Amino acid sequence: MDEIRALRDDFARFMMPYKFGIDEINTKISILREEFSQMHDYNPIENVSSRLKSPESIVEKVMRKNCDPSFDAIRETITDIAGVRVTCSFGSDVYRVFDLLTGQHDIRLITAKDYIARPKPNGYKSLHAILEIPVFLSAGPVPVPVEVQIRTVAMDFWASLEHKIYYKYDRDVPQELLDELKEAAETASMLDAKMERLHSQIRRDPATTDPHPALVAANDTLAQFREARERFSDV
Ligand code: 0O2
Repeated sequence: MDEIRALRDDFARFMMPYKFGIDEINTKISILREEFSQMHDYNPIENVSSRLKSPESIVEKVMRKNCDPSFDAIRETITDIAGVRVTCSFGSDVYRVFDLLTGQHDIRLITAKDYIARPKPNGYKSLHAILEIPVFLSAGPVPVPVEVQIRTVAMDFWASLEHKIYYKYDRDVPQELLDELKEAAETASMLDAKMERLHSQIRRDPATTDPHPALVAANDTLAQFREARERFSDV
C-alpha cells in the first residue's frame, strides 16, 4: 500500500511542472489576445484549450514508442504531456500566433510540424510546435516542453469530428466514411481560403463606414459554419 502511495506521489510530482508549463503558455496567449484586442481592435485567437495527457495515454505512448518506463526516459521521449490548442479565425493568424510565441526570448522552439503546408493523408491540418518554457520551482528553473497545436476553426472542427469518428469505430473506420472525411477536409480548406480572401479584402479597404459587402458575406459564411458545428456537436 505504501509503495502504491509513493508511486502516486512520484507521478503527481512528475506531472506538476507540465501543469505549470501549460499555465505559462496560457498566460502568454491571453496577454497576446488581450493586447491585440485593445491595440489593434482585432483578435486573431478564437479559442484556447489545454490538457494534461492522461496516465493511460502516457502508458500507451510509452509502449508504442518502446520507451523505457522510467520518469527520466518518459520526460525525454514524450513531449506532448502538456498540450495547448489554439484556434484562429484565419490561416494567416495561425502563423502569426506561432511567430509571436516563438519570438519570445524565454521560449525555445524544439520542433515544428506544419501539417497545414503538408496535410496528413487523411486530410488533417494543423501547425504543431513543441515549445520549451522555463518553469520556476522552489528548487530552481525547470525547462518544460509543451505541445502547442495551432489551427483555424474549420481545421479544428474537422479534427474533432474525425477524432470522434475514429474512436466511435474503434479506429476501424469504414472506407466510405474516410472518403467523406477527406472530402470534408477539402471543403474546410476551401472555406478557409475563401474567408482569408474576404478578410484581406476588408483589411485593404478600411475606410468604409457601412458594413463592407465582403464582411457581410464573411459573417454569413461564418454563421453557417457555426451552425453546422453546433449540429455536429453531439456526434
Ligand atoms: P491527444 O489526446 O490529443 O493527446 P504520435 O502520433 O503522437 O506518436 P507525434 O509526432 O507526437 O506522434 O504526433 P503529432 O503528429 O505531432 O500529432 C499528435 C497529436 O496531433 C495527436 O495527439 C492529436 O491531438 C493530433 N493529431 C495528429 N494527427 C491527427 C489526425 O489525423 N486526426 C486528429 N483528429 N488529430 C490528430 P494524440 O496523442 O493522438 O492524442
